[in-house]
Amino acid sequence: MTRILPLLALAAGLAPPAIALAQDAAKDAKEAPKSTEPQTFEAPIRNNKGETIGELKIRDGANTLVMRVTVQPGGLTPGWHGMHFHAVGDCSDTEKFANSKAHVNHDQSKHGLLNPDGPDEGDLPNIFAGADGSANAEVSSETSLGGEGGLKDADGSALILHAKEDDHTSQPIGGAGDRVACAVIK
Ligand SMILES: [Cu+2]
Repeated sequence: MTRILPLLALAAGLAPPAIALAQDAAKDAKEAPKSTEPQTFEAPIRNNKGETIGELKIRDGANTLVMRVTVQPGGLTPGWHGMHFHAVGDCSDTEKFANSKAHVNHDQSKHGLLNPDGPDEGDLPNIFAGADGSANAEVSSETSLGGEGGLKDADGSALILHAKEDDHTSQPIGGAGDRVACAVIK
């Protein structure tokens, strides 16, 4: 100990008591947010007729948001569907869901999880609906629920499911086509 401690002190340029303090501070900074319970949010997912076809459940932790999307049988056409966070929490125009505007995107990034100039903040993996039209998915995103520019900002945001799959590269929405389902996040 008599040898090791002075060596550590030298390496850090600090006396032993100061090292202990610095370690405590680093520990606090690292662990404090993790003791906070994740922020949660739930909302129904509605189709172009305004019918509820499923549910969106979000848990937002200190560093990552985890979202579960559940669609009941008959809710979607079988196959892959693009899924994004759109900028405005408005699903009232059920025919097209155009009120939800474009993707959440505060820094003019290009669309696409596979785009070298992307992704934008609204980009998410595709969701797969089975032969019966039901789907279950859990995905993560670095876009947060709260805070400035978060999903629950002044005008909220919307989870949109598209008619076709997102190729994760082409502009503006990866060829995902029409908006077939929407959930308000506010
Ligand atoms: Cu979209």
